[in-house]
Formats: sequence, structure tokens, C-alpha cells
Amino acid sequence: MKALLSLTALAALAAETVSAHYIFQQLSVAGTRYPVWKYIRRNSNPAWLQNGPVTDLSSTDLRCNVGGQVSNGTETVTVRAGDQFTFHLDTAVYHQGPTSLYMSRAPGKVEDYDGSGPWFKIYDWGPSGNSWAMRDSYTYNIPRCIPDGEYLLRIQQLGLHNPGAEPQFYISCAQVKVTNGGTTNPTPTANIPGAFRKTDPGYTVNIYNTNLANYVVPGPRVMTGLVEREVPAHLTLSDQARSYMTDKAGLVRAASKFMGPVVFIWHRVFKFTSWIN
Ligand SMILES: [Cu+2]
Repeated sequence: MKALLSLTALAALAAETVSAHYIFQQLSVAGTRYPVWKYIRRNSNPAWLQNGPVTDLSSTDLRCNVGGQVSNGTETVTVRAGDQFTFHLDTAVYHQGPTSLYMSRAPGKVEDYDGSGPWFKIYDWGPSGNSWAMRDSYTYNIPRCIPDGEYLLRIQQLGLHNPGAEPQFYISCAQVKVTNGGTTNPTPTANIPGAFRKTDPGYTVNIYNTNLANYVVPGPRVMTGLVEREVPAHLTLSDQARSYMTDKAGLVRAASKFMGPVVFIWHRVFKFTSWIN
């Protein structure tokens, strides 16, 4: 019986391992979509494992995927602070869980940077009711306030679909050079590994029997000081409201419920007026 059980477990593991998962493999910046793996560090997994997850919470592979500590010839794209960017996947995300965006400033050239410095978070797509933002692309903006310099721009989707098994981290890092930035050194920050712990409620949660209204996405809080203009116009109203809610600047937070719809309408009016001009 025991042998049969482990055989079943092994078969399940094999099925999970060889089945295609998904990976963030393509970057757009300010409306230009670049070829697959251009400006994104490609993991060193064999082809059949290319879109597999990282699960070891103590591994440096959590930074930029397996082998992602080195640039391995990846080029760096110049972006303006405030620019919109998109990470595209090979296959739409299909494991429930949150998606987050992080950045970490390289001390020098990002092509020489291993991601061992502090990371700050710029956005979370958390649950909405019981549903998750499971998409084939995720779009946000480079914060306007961060200093010029070269950064790793990291996206992470955490697969929580299999309670009891290890949650799965789907990760990619792009190399960006930020220009036209500001003077804010974002806080809070965390190191990777270290930012995600086995005890985090957002990591241990059984998503199928929990009220997700108070779900907290693992990792540091979204950086303070993000302002309205960084909320992409095409996001849904609830996405916009949530992005205000994650900003701990008290004033913005207090005004969020009222300002969300106002900004949403403002965007629409603005789009319309730019269209008729
Ligand atoms: Cu999978």
C-alpha cells in the first residue's frame, strides 16, 4: 500500500513536472513589444523545464529564476521613469495566486548584478473576491520617483493552487536602465531569499477554504510614495482602488475609495478629449 501510494505520488509529481507551466518571457516598454527573451534573463533550465517554478524559499534562484543571478548576455533596455511596461507569458497564468512586481537597483551595471541587494515592491495583483488576476500579460508603470540607475525589474506569480504542497514561484527579471527619475529611495525593502517565509499567512493559506478578503500578499509592502499617475488607465476600477489601498501614504489611502472612481472617470474623459483633439 505504501509503495502504491508513493508510486501515485511519483506519477503526480512527474505529471506536474513534465506538463507545461508558464513563464514571463517577453517584455514591452512604452508600447514596443520586444522579441522573446530580449532584455529578460533566461533561466538555465533545460527546454522541457523552461517554464517550471522555483519552490525553495532559501534559494538564490528565487531572485530571477534558475541561473538568473548572471546576465548571461542579456541586454539592458532604457526606460523613462513613468513608462508603462508589460511582461507577457508563453501561456496565461492558470495556477491561482498573487502576482507582484519588484525592483532592485544595481550598484553599477545591471548586467553585472546578481540581485543580492535590497528589493522593493511596486505592485501586487491580489485576490478580488475569490478570483485572481490570471492573465497572459501584466502591465504597470516604472515609478516616477525612483532614482536614475540600472535595475532588475522582477515579476513573480505565486501558485497557491495546491494546498499542502509547496507553493510555486514563477519568476522572471528584466534588465532596465531608468532615466528621468526622481530622488526617492523606495521603502520598505527586503532581500531575496528572505522576503518569503514558510510562516507567511499568504504563503501557507488554503485558498479554497479561506475568506480571501484579508489576504496579504507575501513579501514587503508595496513601496510608499506611489502617486495616482502611476496607475495604468486601462486597469479595472477595482484594480485601481486596490492600488490606492496598498499605498500607505495616509492621505492617499484615506481618499482612495472616493478618488478611485474620480480618477477612473478622469482617465476616460482625458482619453476622449485627446481623441477628439
Ligand atoms: Cu504548474
